[in-house]
Amino acid sequence: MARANDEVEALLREYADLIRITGGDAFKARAYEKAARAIGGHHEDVSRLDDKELRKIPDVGKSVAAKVAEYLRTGSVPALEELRARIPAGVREMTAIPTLGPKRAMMLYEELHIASVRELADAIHQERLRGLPGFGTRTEENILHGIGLLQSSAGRVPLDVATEVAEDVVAELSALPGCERCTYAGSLRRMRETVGDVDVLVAAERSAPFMEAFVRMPVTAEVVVRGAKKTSIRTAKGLQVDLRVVPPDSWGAALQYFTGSKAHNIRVRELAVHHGLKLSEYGLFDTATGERVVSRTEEEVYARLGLPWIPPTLREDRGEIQAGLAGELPEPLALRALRGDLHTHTDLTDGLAGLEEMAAAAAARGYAYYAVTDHAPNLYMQRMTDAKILAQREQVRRLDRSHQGMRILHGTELNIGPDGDVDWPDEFLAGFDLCVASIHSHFNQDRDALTRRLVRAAEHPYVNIIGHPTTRLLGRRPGVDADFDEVFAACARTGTALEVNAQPDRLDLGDELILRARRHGVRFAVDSDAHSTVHLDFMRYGVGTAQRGRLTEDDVVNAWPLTRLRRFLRKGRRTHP
Ligand code: DGT
Ligand code: CA
Ligand code: CA
Ligand code: ZN
Repeated sequence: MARANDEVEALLREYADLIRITGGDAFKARAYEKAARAIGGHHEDVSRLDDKELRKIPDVGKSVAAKVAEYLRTGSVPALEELRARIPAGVREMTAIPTLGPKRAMMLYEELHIASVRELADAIHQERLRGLPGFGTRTEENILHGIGLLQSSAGRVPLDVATEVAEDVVAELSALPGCERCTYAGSLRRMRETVGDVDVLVAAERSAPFMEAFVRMPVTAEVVVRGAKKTSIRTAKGLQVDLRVVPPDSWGAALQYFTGSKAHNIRVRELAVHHGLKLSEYGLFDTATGERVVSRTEEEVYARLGLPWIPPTLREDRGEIQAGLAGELPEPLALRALRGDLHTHTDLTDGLAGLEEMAAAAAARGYAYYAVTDHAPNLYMQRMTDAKILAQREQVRRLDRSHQGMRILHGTELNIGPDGDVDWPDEFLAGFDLCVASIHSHFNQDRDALTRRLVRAAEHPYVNIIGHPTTRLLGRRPGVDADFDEVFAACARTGTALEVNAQPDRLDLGDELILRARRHGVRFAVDSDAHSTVHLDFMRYGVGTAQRGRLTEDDVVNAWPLTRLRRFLRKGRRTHP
């Protein structure tokens, strides 16, 4: 099942947003937001906790615990429903425009009675926002851009949300009698950064029992269409799931077909035609005789066309067919190939778990090494000090090797300032095993300034990894505008790795930029950026993204043995005498 914790987190976040939108107490909104984070990152399933146990979770006070308990018991929270009712749905949609924000959305509703995204776009074109305090032509352009972002992500869900739903469905259907094979296909199997709908495939002789079970599953909120071959449902959150039941002997052809992408399939079909064959979801057929040649496994289908099995993450018609024919398909990075995580946080800054707890969870994943990289002082709200980070270093050294021999590296996540400078002087930075450096503010600088800023960070002798390089938040914030080819060249020249941040709302770098960076000969670090023990599992999404960018073990520094990694981390550093 999708974790109750995630559901409660979303609920509390919405409550915090609504408090803000309605001009409520900012302190209260902040408290609900902190509680949301704490519950989302909590390791125990909250639906199994009673009121007293709930209150033991950090940042969860009496009134939050009461609301959570109420929600878990009854499925709704009256205080939240009341706020929901006060704001038209269209206005709430407006508050989601990344470049507008809740406050101004509410102001437009109150001043101009604009009550939907559509009306807002019209109002801008009719220049009705002119004259409102704080709304210039630049703001208008920004808002229109934000509307575009909102619409392009509309209806698509993050990879982790789709994965959880798909895994629930697959687990339930797999347990039914007569189920020979069951898995998910489509964009989710290809691990695209967002997913339009989930496509589940079952191989069985009879389809009816599966369709019957599917429409009765707890995730099913609404049945869209029901048929013998295909049934579609929607979850409570509006995610569509398509189930197709196919005869066991056409499993391979069906899986290949419904995995896509469409562009990849078109190429594969062209190749089939070239061989005098015809490919469909039922199999590969001889065009002349109509006889079925192969269909049981994907491997057989590809092999008959002279291809190796192509990993789903590569099926985007980006040259994978040509590479496969030439025997030059890369061996994609595997999750189990990663030997460590190089960007993680603890409760010393904005993480939820202590160092020891994080280290234990990392060691349980089988990592050989693990870096703790809490935020540096220039991110003021994190209140980092020299004394705190040095005390942490002692703790790191004490815990080193104490969890199944795992080495713990002491690092930090520096802030790349507006001019490309970072926290702390070189002498102090020399004490860290590694430094990640990321942009956390001033996202709107012009292209030249941002390019210079990132290049300077890469040239810094103590910066080893550029964290979440574009700073995008999927569906919420566009990446910064920089000449990334110049940045990538600087990283390659200086021995600075680029991060593939595995947080599902970041996936930054994304596949397209990874492909571009790779051409410059850059190295990469695939990191969870975990702020809690459960976030360590995000690594799978980073690996999927890395595969889509064609990264192999050799490209990724945290797939290397520690000695090789340490050599890389020395970069331009001169050890101080
Ligand atoms: P999504 O759902 O928008 O994230 O993307 P996909 O790739 O999962 O697309 P979807 O769900 O429409 O279809 C799943 C796969 O099934 C798709 O990648 C290729 C295959 N497929 C579905 N319908 C067609 C079709 O009409 N023609 C072709 N060639 N392939 C199709
Ligand atoms: Ca799909
Ligand atoms: Ca579909
Ligand atoms: Zn971080």
